[in-house]
Amino acid sequence: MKVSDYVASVLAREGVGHAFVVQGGAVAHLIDSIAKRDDIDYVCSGHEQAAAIAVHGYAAKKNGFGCAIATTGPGIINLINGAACLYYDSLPSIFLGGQVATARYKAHELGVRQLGFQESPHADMMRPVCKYSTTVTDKNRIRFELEKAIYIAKAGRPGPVFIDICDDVQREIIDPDALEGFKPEAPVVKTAEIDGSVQKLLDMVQAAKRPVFVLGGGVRTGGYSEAIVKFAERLGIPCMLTWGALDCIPATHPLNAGGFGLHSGRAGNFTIQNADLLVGFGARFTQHQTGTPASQFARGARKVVIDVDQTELDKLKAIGIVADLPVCSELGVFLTAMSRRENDFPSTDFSAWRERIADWNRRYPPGQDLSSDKTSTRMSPYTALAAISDVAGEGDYIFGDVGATLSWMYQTWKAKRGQSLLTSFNNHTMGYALPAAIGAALANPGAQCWSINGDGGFLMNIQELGVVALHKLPVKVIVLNNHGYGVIQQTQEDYFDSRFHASTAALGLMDVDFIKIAEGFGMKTLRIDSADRLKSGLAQVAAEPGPIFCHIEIDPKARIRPAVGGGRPIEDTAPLLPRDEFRANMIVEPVK
Ligand SMILES: Cc1ncc(C[n+]2csc(CCOP(=O)(O)OP(=O)(O)O)c2C)c(N)n1
Ligand SMILES: [Mg+2]
Repeated sequence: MKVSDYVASVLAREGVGHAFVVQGGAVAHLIDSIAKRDDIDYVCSGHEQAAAIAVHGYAAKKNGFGCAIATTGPGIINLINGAACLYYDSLPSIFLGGQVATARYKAHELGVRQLGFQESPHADMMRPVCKYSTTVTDKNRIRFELEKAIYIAKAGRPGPVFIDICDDVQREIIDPDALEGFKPEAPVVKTAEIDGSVQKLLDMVQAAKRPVFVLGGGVRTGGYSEAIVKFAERLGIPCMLTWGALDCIPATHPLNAGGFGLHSGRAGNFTIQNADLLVGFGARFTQHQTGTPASQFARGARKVVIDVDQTELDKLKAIGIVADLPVCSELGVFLTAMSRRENDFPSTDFSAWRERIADWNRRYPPGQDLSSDKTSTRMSPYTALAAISDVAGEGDYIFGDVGATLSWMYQTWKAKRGQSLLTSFNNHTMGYALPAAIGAALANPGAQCWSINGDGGFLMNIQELGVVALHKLPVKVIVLNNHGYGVIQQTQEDYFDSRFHASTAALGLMDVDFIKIAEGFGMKTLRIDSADRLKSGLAQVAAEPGPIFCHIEIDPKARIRPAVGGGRPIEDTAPLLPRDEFRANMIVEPVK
């Protein structure tokens, strides 16, 4: 069997239904081998970066395991940004590269910059953003390396892996059954230790008055939200969601206490900052969530943090967060241990705390402090996004891009049952939302996918409109156009005396006709220029079974509000409340 045929067979065995590819001299064998099979297809992306990001969207499906393939040199170098998205968001996937033939793969040996045409040290370049990265120069190593890489991608905290295969190795003949395979060591489960931690957690819950659960991206990746919500319901504990888990509990669920952090509403920030017990599941408490300094985050709460990655637990101390009970465990193992103790759950009454949270949510709905000029006739992005959230259906996949548009979206969105809400949470790369929606559309045939973009980010992978049109994918591509980088302008207002360099059309940015471009790619288009067209226009977008591009004009002066200003703890979001009102909302002592 040809090595490339074997590689294609392994991908198919792993359930990779589509490989996102850009063709090239060093991957022609791999792509040809994929083409021969019925159980895996290739999809031609317009850019390797988009191919890699499509894999992020592919992995949004439960147990989704995607693949992108790129050729030697520039092809693989273009993958790096997308690989970083998967690495920082802990999504399992495999990237394959074609390296120059072994006879010319010598730069590292000879100490020159390059020997083979387009030779680059791909595995070294990919290694910092992959869990495993290697080059196969010997046909007899292919089985071992593939099995090892796939195991590593999925084990523990998941992530992407990269295998570079020399061009000549791809066309050699092997007998896979005769080759050495990879045998992982059985994981050690410390049952007694985990049981002890569960007991301590239950004692802390019993002693608490204002507990919250915090669900992070690890909960969504592992598919553990149902189990955690069941425990929350038994215990009566409100659940807070990081952006990575915002779709884990429907917005209407009585225990959904919303999000928190720099760009979340006031209600969630009052909740977490006044909690006296915080239990984090698969959440790593990023700077966007904790604010700066992190030592002021949830400062009145005892903290239990369950994470599969010990380095994340160790990190907490370094950033000033004291975890009273750090637990290094797979979430599934911990939750199983919790379920063994379900009959011993304490029955503390937290109804007064839940009522207080409901009151905050009634008084401080997100978006109420819109900074758009109240006299402006231009459309507020909050109005536009609330309308999009209204029409998006249960089970839809929704991808947000970057910038203010992303914050507005996460502030406004009301997740419905079965919806997936995703972005490149931690790499936050411009041009994410379109290729990711393509990945999701292919991984989930029949699902409606939404790609929600600002004008700036969208330009970075606009060529993928051609992929949507070519495959007639059910992707609804939306651009909220404020003719510039709104989020950067907000910073420039705060720190640069409103000098909008490189963030507006007046100072260097291009301002293009998106409708014409979308039409050029063969998309059906729709333009919404005023709020009175919003409802009917979006109803048309929602009802469209195939691809559609929708351009929405929004107020260029709209800003993210509320938002935490520099140097303030997250409960004190701008625009600042009158001090009396602020203090009346604080149970924990305010920071001086
Ligand atoms: C690849 C990349 N380059 C630069 C940035 C920095 N950046 C973050 S948001 C943003 C502007 C986004 O503008 P737009 O998509 O129009 O969103 P808006 O803030 O206007 O809603 C920039 C330049 C980034 N996140 N990613
Ligand atoms: Mg913009």
